[in-house]
Amino acid sequence: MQRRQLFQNALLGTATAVAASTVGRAAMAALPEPAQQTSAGTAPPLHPTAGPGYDPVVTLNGWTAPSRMNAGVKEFHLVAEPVVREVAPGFKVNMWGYNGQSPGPTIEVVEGDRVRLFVTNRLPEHTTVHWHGQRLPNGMDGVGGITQPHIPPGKTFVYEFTARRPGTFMYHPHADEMVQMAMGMMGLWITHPRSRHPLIDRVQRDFCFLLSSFDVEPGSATPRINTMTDFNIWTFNSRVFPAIDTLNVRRGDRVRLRVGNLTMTNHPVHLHGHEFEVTGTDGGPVPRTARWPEVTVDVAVGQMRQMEFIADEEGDWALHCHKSHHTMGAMGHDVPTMIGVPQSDLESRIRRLVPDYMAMGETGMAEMGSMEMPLPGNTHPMMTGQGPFGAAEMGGMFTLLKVRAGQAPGDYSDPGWFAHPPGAVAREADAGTAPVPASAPGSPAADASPQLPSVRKPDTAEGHGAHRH
Ligand SMILES: [Cu+2]
Repeated sequence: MQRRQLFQNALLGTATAVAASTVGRAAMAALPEPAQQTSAGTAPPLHPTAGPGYDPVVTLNGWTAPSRMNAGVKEFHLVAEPVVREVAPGFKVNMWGYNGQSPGPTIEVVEGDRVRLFVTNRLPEHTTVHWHGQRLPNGMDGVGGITQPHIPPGKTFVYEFTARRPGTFMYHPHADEMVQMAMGMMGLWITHPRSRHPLIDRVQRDFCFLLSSFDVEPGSATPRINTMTDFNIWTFNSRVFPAIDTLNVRRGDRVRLRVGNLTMTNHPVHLHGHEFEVTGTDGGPVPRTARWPEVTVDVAVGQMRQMEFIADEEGDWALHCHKSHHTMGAMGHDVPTMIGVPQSDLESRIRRLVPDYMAMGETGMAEMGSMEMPLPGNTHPMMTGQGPFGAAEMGGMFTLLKVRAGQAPGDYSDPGWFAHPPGAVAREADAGTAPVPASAPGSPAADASPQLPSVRKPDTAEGHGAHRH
């Protein structure tokens, strides 16, 4: 810790001197102060104070970088550096990120803006920043060794280009990529349309987050950087359920979700209770005639998907990756299947050797959601989170869309758990009224069940249109 502090202080002390040699004299006249974020909470949207207006995004468990105008150019200052990210309360991971967090701050600009981005490298190795999806001069594309020299530790480079098309983009290094992305270096970039765009609707709520994954051995705090596919921490913006903030909206709001994938596998992102359309990708807005309703969209590696819907159903609706091992924490991996294997005798025998041993999984793994299992320090449980009806049995890429009619104007704070109308929650069936389970027609059981409802076969004589009345 002390060594790292010394190293960082040394870099801080020399940053100005070395930066002057790599950044143009005019641009260096006053480098914008790099903003720092210490919180892993969701910062309120950053409304524009000058230039054309826009509806800012909400970065889930993240924030938007402040900018400043300098002679008509919008300036940002990113600092690539080691950070400690609180992935969940009690679970902190040593990552690399930007300006104090992983992911880095969201960059929000307006179509046509001239943008200047200073990038200071406080990592122990070189880096670059690639502006994924942007139209820009080739030399600003950030591919280390190909379009630019790498940014050495301690140096500040400057990128400058015009944000030519509106849309949802991201940024990440194109230098020692496997390591730097495995350590959490990434961020979002939103370019808002300058004026009304025929394919971009105004929305009341505009959420964005990146899908990222890490391989953190239970009990440790630094991701393994040589992992290729077998990651065990699956996150929205470097957070896991139940530490991912909920998406709070008012009933009737038009809602946009912008999701980018910088993991090493695809994620089918699924929303409960509503149908959405994919209205855009990192390639731009989707023509209206090419949109169709979905409740799940697969976000492949290196893709962005922009989903939109009217939040017209009240409730607490799950929003999650549909790969079930991506809604679990680290302990879910490499557990043997024990369903149907009686373990009571085994448990007592193993406990003579391993006192803490717990037999698990004889009837499934749901017990993991509520049991008090001893975990190594700094480890997120495999399945956790409490809902109003019990254990949620989740742990990774999972959060809730909270739709409320009564949300006060301007208030998008967490409304708490949904108060269901009386009689509108699934419950144990009343044995007196429950029908006997149906058996296949013609079986002896079916013949012996007088209370079975009769099945009306479709009337094949009637035309298709007759059924519509
Ligand atoms: Cu997934």
